[in-house]
Amino acid sequence: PGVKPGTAVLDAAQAGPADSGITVEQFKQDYRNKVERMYGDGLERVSDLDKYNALVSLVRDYLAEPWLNTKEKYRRTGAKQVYYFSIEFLLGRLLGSNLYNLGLNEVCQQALSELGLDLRTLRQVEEDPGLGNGGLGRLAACYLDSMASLGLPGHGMGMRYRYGLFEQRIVDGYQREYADDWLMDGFYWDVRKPAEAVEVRFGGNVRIKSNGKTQYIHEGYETVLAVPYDVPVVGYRNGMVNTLRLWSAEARLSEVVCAPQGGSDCQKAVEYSQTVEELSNILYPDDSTYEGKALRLKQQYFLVSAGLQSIIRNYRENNGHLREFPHKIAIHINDTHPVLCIPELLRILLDEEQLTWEEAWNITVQTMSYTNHTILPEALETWPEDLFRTVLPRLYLIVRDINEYYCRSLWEAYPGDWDRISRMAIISYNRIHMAHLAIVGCHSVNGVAELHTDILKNKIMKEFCDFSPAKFNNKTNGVTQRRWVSLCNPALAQLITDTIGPRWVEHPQELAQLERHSADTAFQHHLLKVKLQNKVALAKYVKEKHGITLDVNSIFDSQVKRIHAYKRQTLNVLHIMALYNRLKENPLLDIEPHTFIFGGKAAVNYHIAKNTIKLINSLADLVNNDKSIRDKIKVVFLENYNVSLAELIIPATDVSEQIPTASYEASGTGNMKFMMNGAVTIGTLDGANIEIKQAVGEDNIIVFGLTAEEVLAYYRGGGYNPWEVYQDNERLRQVVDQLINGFFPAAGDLFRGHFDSLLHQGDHFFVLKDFASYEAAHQVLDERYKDRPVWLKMCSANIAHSGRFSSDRTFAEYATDIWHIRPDTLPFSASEKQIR
Ligand code: GL2
Repeated sequence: PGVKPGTAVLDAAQAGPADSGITVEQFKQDYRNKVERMYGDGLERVSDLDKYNALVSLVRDYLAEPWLNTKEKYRRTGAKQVYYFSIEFLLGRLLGSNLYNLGLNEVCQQALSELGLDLRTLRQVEEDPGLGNGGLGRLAACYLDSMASLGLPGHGMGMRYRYGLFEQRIVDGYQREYADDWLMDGFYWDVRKPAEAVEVRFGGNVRIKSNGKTQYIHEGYETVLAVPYDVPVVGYRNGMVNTLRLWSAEARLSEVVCAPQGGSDCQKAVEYSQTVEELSNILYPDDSTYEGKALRLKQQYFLVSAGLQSIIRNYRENNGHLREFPHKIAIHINDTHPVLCIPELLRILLDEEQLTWEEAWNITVQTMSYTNHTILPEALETWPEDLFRTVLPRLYLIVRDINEYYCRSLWEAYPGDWDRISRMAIISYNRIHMAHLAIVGCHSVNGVAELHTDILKNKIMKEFCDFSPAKFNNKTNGVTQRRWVSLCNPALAQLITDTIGPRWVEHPQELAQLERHSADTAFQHHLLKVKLQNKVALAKYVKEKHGITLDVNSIFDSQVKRIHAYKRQTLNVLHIMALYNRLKENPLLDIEPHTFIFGGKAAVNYHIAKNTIKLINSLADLVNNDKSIRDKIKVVFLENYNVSLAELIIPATDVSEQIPTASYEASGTGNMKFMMNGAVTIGTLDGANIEIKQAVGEDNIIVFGLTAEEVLAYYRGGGYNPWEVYQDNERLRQVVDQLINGFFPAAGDLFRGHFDSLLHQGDHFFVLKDFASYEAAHQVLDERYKDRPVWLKMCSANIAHSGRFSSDRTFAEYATDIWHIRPDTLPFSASEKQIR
């Protein structure tokens, strides 16, 4: 406790194209003034938190002008704006990335150092914003960086959660969840905009008034005030600052009359405000109860309604005519959570703007696009019809109309095919299917990797694709090289820049030039040095935080991601157990020393995943304390995995574990970050792993296991028989038995759930089935590692071919194919790429 993941130092030589125009002297002066004005005290007497806050405030001053200019230019040029609606934005710390993108990093570092301060220490003060959960949220954050850096007029629309998902602590090997009070010391990057607050309405009923034209009057509703907080999103050295708008729920208590001396009315008012604020308290409220479900639905509507109202208000203020709306505005729906954008835009266009149904529908479909991020059935949201009707009575009527309109067109295409129509309907068996609503109400539906899109088109959404094939397309995910190389691995960034020049930061495809150097001894030597330096930094953190000593000369093998059965942390564990058994049998076994690193949160109610964490920690206890294996293997579970911790782990990793059951991981994005940092992937042919293999070639990645086609074929045939595999493989049998036979001394029956799911419940995720090929793949990996020049060539090839996994590439594709924003209509010319 108390130890936070640190941050890397950027090197001065990483200067990019445009300079900030601010000198070290001026920075020092501005910073001193800022501290004094904010705290009425001298720099020498304020705390680190104060110093951090003052620094953020100063950086905000510096970016105010480009922010304002960006908004003015958008207004002046009338450029088409994209709004990316997402329930999560996993931003990570912002001080480092904002300084870097503003081109102020070196100046700031130098200025602080002359003042006797260390930028790294101050960056470490920042809490990770608790605005997301996993890959989907981090992807949204990468996209914000790319949109601004590409000069695209694209903004985020999200929620300002009072508390993050949870803070994970490991107590006695178990995950314990603590409140993630990330806002406790304030969040200095956002600006509260109370004057731009809007009202969102829930409940009540709808009266239909008909005098020539039918009117829908929504009455008896409850109003919640949505207050926006704007976070600047700084583009990389291009003078662009876009906006991430985060919404917070508040009650309007000023209208409640209090009894004299307080009294019961005031009490009620305070209680009321608490129920209102609950709406933006946490991400993904527990939905196991009716109230919990209602809260989730309300939260989604809150985001959507507030966001759309503010977009339309802004559009109106700039004299936009609604007929032009789809040419000026694109709205992107990130997964199903913001799908209510569709009926809400219709509601505004019908009820408030008095458009006809046809006009409103056409505008809506042309404006909206949707990305699907998973085929897991539990993530394809549906709502009970009566709950939906109670919480959102007007939207319910609209969704019913869309459903009717859609089913009628299905009837024309498939007359008499009731079964198909009920499978494809938006409302069926008293449930509202959000993915169906998304497909119907958007002009574009995309998956996030080629395989995932194929599965959507040919399986999960096949009937929809047959009906409207032109909507479906693929956009393989990407990650920003600015955070995931330049910021988190400055030594590598420096080496790349020294080798091929600095253009790769903006043109990541130029990383391919590294290929020429991959067998070069001097380059390899440097690469090795960089990796070692990053391992030392991670080892230092692990020592301070967990008291475990890591061997920095061992292979760092990492699996860091949410804990989930399909991601198969258990397969990794079984393999480590087998390796440990081999070492016990033969202490002289010639293997490379290994450090197996795990990290990730398990959902609060996901019991078997929480037990997997205990399993990993039990294995760590056993292995790390067994002197007889002479430190040949170590296992560590790093607590509270988040963006900052990822920034420390990824650059230090040699082997990237990407081992889901094929067909389940829509894309994966961690795989891309590891690759960019020169780790070699051991993975299944799933999600973006397949495209990584295509990019690096099969010599530079180790693949194993069933293919998606094979997995799906097994499911069609009713599964497979894990007993046969278990009987046939002695080493596997031994480790499976060890789950329950006292091998983990204090565990008792704790891991029987794992044992049963593998042997008695059909091993749904093919852990046993893939075990032998996973073990063989690890052996290949070790062989390659032993031949250091071969290994380093593999690492270099991974970096060299990672350019296509930049979110800059992905976003250019979204812009061109989906939102129809052409780069030549972008609002900035090259000469304007200055912040001052
Ligand atoms: C996910 C997918 O599981 C993951 O494979 C994908 O890379 C990301 C981003 O597209 O989206 N879907 C999802 O709900 N989460 C993901 O990480 N949390």
